[in-house]
Amino acid sequence: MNTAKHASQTRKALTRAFGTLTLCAAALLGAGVAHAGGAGSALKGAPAPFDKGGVKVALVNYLSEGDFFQAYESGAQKQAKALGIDLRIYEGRQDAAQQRDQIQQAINLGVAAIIVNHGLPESLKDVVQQALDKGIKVVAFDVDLANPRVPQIEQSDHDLASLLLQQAVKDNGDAFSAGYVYVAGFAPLDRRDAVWQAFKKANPKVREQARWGTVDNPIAQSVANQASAAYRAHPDIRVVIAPYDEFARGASLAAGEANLSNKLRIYSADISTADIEAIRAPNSAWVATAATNPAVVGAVSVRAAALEVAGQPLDHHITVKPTLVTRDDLVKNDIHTIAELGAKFPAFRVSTAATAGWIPVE
Ligand code: SR1
Repeated sequence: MNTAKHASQTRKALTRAFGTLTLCAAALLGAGVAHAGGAGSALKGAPAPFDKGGVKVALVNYLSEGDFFQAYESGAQKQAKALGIDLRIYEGRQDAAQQRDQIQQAINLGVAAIIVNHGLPESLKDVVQQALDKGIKVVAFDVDLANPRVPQIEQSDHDLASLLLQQAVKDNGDAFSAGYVYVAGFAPLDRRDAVWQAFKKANPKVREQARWGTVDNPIAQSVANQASAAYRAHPDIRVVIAPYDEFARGASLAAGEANLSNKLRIYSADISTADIEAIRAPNSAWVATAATNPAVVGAVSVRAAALEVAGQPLDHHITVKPTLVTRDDLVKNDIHTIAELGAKFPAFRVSTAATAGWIPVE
């Protein structure tokens, strides 16, 4: 989806939001809710209500497609299982109205907590307030709900963007023509964009020659189509800043198709086993990424929700720190998978964020 489409979707969502539409439970079940995690079993030695089991938590996604969000979900499921949480996952289809309806459904289901994963703040704030008013705890990943009662989880997007830009300067110097892949309106991309804007001011010989970006599915292919046009129009582009792995995959695909892999260097965010293979591929233009393990971020989100439900201390801002991974790191250490990456970089195995003695860390 391009920026205009994103904005138009916000408008549509808001129109629906204030209407009187109530979807029936069957329709919502058809809209993609899944049970995951444990069957709600009791956790010995845990505070209430985890000592009795049966704690329902909803994970309400805005985006579900792609490696990052699949790994995020699987990390959330694993952590939920370890905590005996009955996790209900609502699939995201980049539909703000549907995400609102799903939060409403979770409220009606009587969940103890809701994890909101991405989304459009304007269409979520009031329904999240309804949940809070009913005593339901809410934590948010990568969507700023601007509510002091909603802890915010992020990957430290400032650090993430800084790491990849430092590597770009290390490899290319501080004077180069760049392509930039960006879609406004997503909290992590906006935070990374702020770093890119400051970087360009501090490095006036870095020229942003072209900008493109879309989150239309399949994202990588849609970005590749745009990137091909940008490479043709701006043959002087040498560096591509693509701070989302789906963007980088598209930029890399287009570089390969245009026989530009030896001329371009692509810097990204995020990592998955498929990304590792793409970065390692002979002559790949994709040379570095700054990333967390999304499964770890999913686990942190569930732990944060559990701490809120147990009434235990939790920071308002919870960050999972990213690590820079270069192709050299992968090749020298013979790393082919996320599991192998975890063996080399402990930050990819586990995070100390949102932990407590009674919580088994997954
Ligand atoms: C469209 S937003 C995509 C980003 O969300 C998560 O923060 C991932 O890091 C991904 O880059």
